[in-house]
Order: sequence, then structure tokens, then C-alpha cells
Amino acid sequence: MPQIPWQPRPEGCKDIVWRDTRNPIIGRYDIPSSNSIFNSAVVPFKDGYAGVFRCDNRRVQMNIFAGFSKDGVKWDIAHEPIRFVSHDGAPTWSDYKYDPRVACIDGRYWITWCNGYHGPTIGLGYTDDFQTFYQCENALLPFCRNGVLFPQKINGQYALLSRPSDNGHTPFGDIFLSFSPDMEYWGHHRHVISPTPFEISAWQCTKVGAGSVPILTERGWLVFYHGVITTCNGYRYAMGALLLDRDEPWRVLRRSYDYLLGPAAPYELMGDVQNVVFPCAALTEGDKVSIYYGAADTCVCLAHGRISEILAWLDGQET
Ligand code: BMA
Repeated sequence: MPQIPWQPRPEGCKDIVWRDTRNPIIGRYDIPSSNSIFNSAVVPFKDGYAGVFRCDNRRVQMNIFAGFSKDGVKWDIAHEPIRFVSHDGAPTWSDYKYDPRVACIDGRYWITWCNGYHGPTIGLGYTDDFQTFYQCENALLPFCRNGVLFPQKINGQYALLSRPSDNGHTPFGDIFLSFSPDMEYWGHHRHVISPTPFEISAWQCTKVGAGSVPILTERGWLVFYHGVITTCNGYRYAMGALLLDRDEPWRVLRRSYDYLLGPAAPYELMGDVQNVVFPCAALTEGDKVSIYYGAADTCVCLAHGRISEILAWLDGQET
């Protein structure tokens, strides 16, 4: 396992989660066809890392691309999008693909993304080598976004977080959990969280959506998520954290009411969509965590923290 691309907290910084000094680590024009590269997911792979990247092209069409890195910071992203092979006759046709997440389950890399199939829904596929990618049946019906798999079965079932939505820029949204025995048929749907009342925590009062693949800690599943407020200038996306029960992960043990990371750096405030911090992945090494997030729908950034400090911080979050 390579070292994760973690940096220590900068001197004088009191934040629970802090930005990488190398941000943005992936720029908007880092492949020849791209208008922007953001909201992307990475996992440890061989002696380095692999990832699935959202690259919008210069027609601003959304698609997902594979990439490799030795250190998690410098990425070699394919110049052509992933071409999925159908698994068991599943349709590979889609109007668009965006916002991928990658979960390694029993050594196989499972990819979920927002799949344009008569509107947005949760696309599902897998790869063993990041060369050949298989597309399975869509996990859920339209309209739905932000599909995030747990990295192991729970009580013998695969588990998937998602956020039912509309066909547009959805002004609502709760996180739900679904289970499947086989990655094809999903059910036993459970509610996880709703947006908060404005008076309690305004940054997440419009909608919420799962971000990173959950991290198993001694106290339960730690998940980074995004929360949205509707401002007079449109949506603003910030990042929070959730602690879910290990065996019944629809049970919420802790939730952030302060945000962990809100748009404040220039690359989060300015871009194709201003004021967006959108977490999609996290790497851990012991207590260290490095979070990959899309900034302003334009570039990919990193933020770092310590799991023990994030859990202690969550303990202090009260309504
Ligand atoms: C959401 C998705 C995300 C995007 C966000 C902010 O609806 O499209 O990909 O980052 O809006 O524009």
C-alpha cells in the first residue's frame, strides 16, 4: 500500500479538515478534450492508485474516464472515456455519465455513477483491472443521484446509499439506503437523513447527498456528504460528516450541524458553478484521511483530517 497523499495540519490552523497546499491537484484542462475535471473517485490499486474521473468535454457533455497515479496527486487520466462492456445484456446506452464513486468490495472495483437513462439514475459497473469495465443493470429507477456503495456486505447484503431526485437541478433530497443480495435487485429501502431545518443548520437545508464510500471505524461508518443551501445566487454546496451504525447503517449515530469544509478558497468560489465543495472519495491510512472533492464543478482538490478528531468533533455537534 502506498502512502496516502496526506499533509499535516498547517501551523496555526484550527480547522478539523484542512485543504491541501497543492490544490487544485487536477486542473480543468488536464486532458486534451476537457472543459473541466471534477467530482471524481479514487481507490488504492496495485502499488499506487486508480480512479474514475468526471471529465466534461468542450461540448460540456458529461462522461467518466479511468486514471492512474503513483502518489494520488499526479494523475494520468485516459484521453478517451470508459467504454463499458455489457454484463449479461445490461444496456450500456446512456445520455451521460457523471459523479462516479468507486468501492473496492472483496477485491473487485465497483463503480456507481449518475447514469442518463431516461433521466438521471444510479449506474452500476465493475472492473478488476481498470482496463475492462462491465456495466450492470442500473441499480435504481430514475430519478436518482449520488449512488455510493458500502465497501463490504452488511448482514450478507450489498448496501447502497442514494438520493432520489427530479430530472433537473432538484430543490430537495434525502439520503436513502438500499440492500441487494446480488448487486442487481435492490430493496429493503431505509431512510437515512433529510435536509435540516434552516434554523438549525442552514448550509444543508435544501438537500443532502452521500459523498465518499463509507469508512469503517471502531464506532461505525464514517461518511462524508454534501449539503446544499439555496441562496439568492443559486445553490451552495458544502461538506459534512455522518456516523452510521455498523450493522444497521440507516441508524444515524452522529451528524454534523456545522460544516466541515465550505466553499472559501478561490478555486471553490470561482468556476463553472461557483461555491461548490463536492466530496466523492476518501483514502485512509491509520488515523489519517484524505478526501477528494470537486471544486466549483471545475477541478479536483484534496482535503485532509484525522478520523479520531472528526469523530470527536461529531460528538460535539448538537442541534
Ligand atoms: C449537482 C450535480 C453535481 C454538481 C452540483 C453543483 O446537481 O450536477 O455534479 O457538482 O450539482 O453544480
